[in-house]
Amino acid sequence: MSDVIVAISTPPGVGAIHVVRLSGRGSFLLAEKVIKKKLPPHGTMKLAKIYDSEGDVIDHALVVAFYAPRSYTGEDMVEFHVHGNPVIASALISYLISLGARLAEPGEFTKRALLSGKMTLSQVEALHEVIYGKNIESVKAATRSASGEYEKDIKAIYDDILSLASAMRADVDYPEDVELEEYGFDDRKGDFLIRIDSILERLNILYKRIEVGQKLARGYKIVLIGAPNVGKSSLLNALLGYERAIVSDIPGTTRDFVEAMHMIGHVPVSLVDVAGIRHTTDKVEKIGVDRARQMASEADLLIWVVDGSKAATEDDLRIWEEFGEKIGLIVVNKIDVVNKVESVISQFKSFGLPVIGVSTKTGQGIDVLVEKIGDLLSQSEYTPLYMSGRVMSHVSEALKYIKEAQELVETDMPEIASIDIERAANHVGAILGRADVSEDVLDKLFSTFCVGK
Ligand SMILES: Nc1nc2c(ncn2[C@@H]2O[C@H](COP(=O)(O)OP(=O)(O)OP(=O)(O)O)[C@@H](O)[C@H]2O)c(=O)[nH]1
Ligand SMILES: [Mg+2]
Repeated sequence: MSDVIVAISTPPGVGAIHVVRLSGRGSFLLAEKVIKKKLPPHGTMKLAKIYDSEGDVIDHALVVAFYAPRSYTGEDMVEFHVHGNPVIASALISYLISLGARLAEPGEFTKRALLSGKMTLSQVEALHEVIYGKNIESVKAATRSASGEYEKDIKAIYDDILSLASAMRADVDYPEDVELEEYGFDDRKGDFLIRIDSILERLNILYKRIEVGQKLARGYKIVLIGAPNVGKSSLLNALLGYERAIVSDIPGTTRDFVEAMHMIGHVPVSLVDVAGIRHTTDKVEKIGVDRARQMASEADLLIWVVDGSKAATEDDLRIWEEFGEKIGLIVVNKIDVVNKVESVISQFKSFGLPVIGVSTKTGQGIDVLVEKIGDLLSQSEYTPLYMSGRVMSHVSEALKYIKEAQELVETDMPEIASIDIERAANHVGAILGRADVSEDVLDKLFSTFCVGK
């Protein structure tokens, strides 16, 4: 693999500096031809003249060398921090190519890091989010994963699953060796179940952490439900700060759902306004109400909006009956036309959920609501960890098999349970890159990286 690759690692265009990267065995030789002197010691920078193929000085730049295996790719690497004129970087790259380097493919530096064992596939996937993540919380979660912080924990789970698998195999294959007579399966069963419990608990925590990480990357879905005309669309607009949804005094105005991305603090959210939920014979409105139900079922936070200017209606109560378990917050709207705001609010407090009074008309209470939503979203006790969908499905498969194994051990079927435990081990192993990853998966992943990374 070790031909020398070169690429510009900074975005194209004019800037203060450009970084040109070189990696592979022979990089140092080529770099020393370009600067016509020895490279500095590992990891230190040196100011050097940069020559082109005609022997002319094209720039004075900082040069840094990383000695294998202490580099990003695990190979000898050199970085040239040249002035940010694209013609300089391009002349330098042309010269390096004429000396024997070749232009790197997108993501090829990282691919080399993966192939040389400097990074695992999960770290590479997380790195993608570090570069492309759209908000700082998601980037923090991805940075945690890209640094491999989680690997120790996953490795420990993996080792425990493997040792449980081998203990169960021994039990199944050589029951006589485990002195079945004096020490029956019932005794070992207890031990197996304790070990399964501990694995399940740790896999569950891992799953929750990844779930929060994914939410941060993709956005939490917040759905505003309520009876017609209570002001859901007005609330969507008030939260967004612009007129996104149609508002009118005709109940049943919103038919199809209206979705908009927004930031609440550092957290990305997808705000969804839906049709008012009521019984209707109107064909189109009915479809809208069905969609509202679907959206409500997918919500990470379901907000129930009610009209504070009137007592809870029958439609309101039906909504509570249907969605009460899922609702996380009650918003009492139109408090600008309510005389005794406190008494209306305390009426809704009897539902046992936080209640915020607002007026989308005057803006009153909107900031309190935003703060409350932020609190509710950041309530997770799990430190977010960004991992790809691939990793998440491996964790979920592993969980499924371990749970199955738990039931099988409980019902005295260790033979089949041991097969499940081995399947779980394969899934956890795949997260650590201990299973074969196809070229297709790698090609697809690296094609989404930029050149020079
Ligand atoms: N006084 C007052 N009127 C409001 C407030 N919020 C909304 N309204 C009015 O209530 C009516 C309904 O508002 P919408 O936002 O369309 O209500 P909706 O819940 O989306 O209604 P549907 O789409 O029919 O389900 C409109 O006439 C709004 O101007 C408020 O805070 N105070
Ligand atoms: Mg509406």
